[in-house]
Amino acid sequence: MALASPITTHFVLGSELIGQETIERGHINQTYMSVVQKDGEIGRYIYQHINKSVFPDPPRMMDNIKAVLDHIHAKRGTAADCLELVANADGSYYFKDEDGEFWRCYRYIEDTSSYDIVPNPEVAYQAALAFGSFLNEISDLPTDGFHITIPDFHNTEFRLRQLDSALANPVAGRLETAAAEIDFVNRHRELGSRLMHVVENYPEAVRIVHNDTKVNNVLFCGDGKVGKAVIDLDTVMPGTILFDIGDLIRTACNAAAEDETDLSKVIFNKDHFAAIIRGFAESTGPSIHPAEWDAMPYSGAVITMTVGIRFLTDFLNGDTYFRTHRKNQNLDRCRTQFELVRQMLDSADELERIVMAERDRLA
Ligand code: ADP
Ligand code: GN1
Ligand code: MG
Repeated sequence: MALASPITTHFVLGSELIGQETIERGHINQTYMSVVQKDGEIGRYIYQHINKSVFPDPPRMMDNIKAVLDHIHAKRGTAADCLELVANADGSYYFKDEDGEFWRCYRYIEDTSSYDIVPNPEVAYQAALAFGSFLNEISDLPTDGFHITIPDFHNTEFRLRQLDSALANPVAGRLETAAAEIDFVNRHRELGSRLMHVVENYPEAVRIVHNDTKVNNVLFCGDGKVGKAVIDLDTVMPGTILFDIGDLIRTACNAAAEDETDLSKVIFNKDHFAAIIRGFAESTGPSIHPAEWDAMPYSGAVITMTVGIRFLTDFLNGDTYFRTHRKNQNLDRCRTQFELVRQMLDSADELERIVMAERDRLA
């Protein structure tokens, strides 16, 4: 794969590359931070090589991102503390290199920090406020102008069908290694319809959502106390807010890393769950549909289950979707997800009480 360096000059015209580092984060795209000099001034930029096997139509994906960013910048009257795309020389927001690979460029947002593991409820609350405020800012965007970049992205029943295809034709030896996880899925297949039923039966609840609200997709201010910018907009598409609440619960309530191999460290933190519900309720409360409140207690379990199914499917398929750095990493990721689901389901009554108390507080 080409390095970002020859790409730099296509976006920041007349610049000279003076430094570059690879950012080892994210399972899909490849990200670089470049330092360039132009007219005596130093600037930092983010360059991303877009994964075409995951996003087959990068120009359409960039249309979605541009629509969201233009909307937010216009409302705020500034692009400060927000993602900001840099245009290519021809005015488009992607560059196609001689190998047919797609690249894009953002201004680097300075003085930030982020969390892979959330240390306390206050950080979970601030992350929920950041995503909730982002959703509020784009709540008036018409959904029909958006491209569906990855169809059925959070459709758990579709993900179960993909798993079934992988089960029918697995990489040799992997079915046996994953026997316990396959059994776990088979015992919880009924979770599959719990969020999609909102999308299918309450079209008025459907709006543009982020769809990848991993906690490290909020850049916090340098001191790590408050959210500064929501990033990683590749999957902005129509959906229910429950997808975003659920994915933040998945990542911000886990005491361990997503690929932790010692499952005794994977502890679902209910105080973080309560903080996330409070953060979304305070920022987006009035726009939450009654059917979304009803399904909210399960949103974390369903999204975590869905992502776990995707990791398991990829493991059985031979690790072709999520980037891996070591053997069995996708299976390890699947195992942490299913351990979290198990704990969430064990606490289902308590999670429901937390959600209902928040709903009553707002009423
Ligand atoms: P992925 O889709 O692979 O997760 P992201 O868009 O989330 O990629 O970017 C990967 C990492 O790069 C982020 O976690 C963040 O640390 C950093 N990053 C991305 N965009 C910016 C930006 N505009 N300013 C500063 N850091 C950024
Ligand atoms: C991927 O790109 P990244 O790492 O933020 C994936 C998400 C998964 C996540 C699991 C486009 O997100 O759906 O929840 O990994 N993104 C895509 O960590 O598939
Ligand atoms: Mg990311």
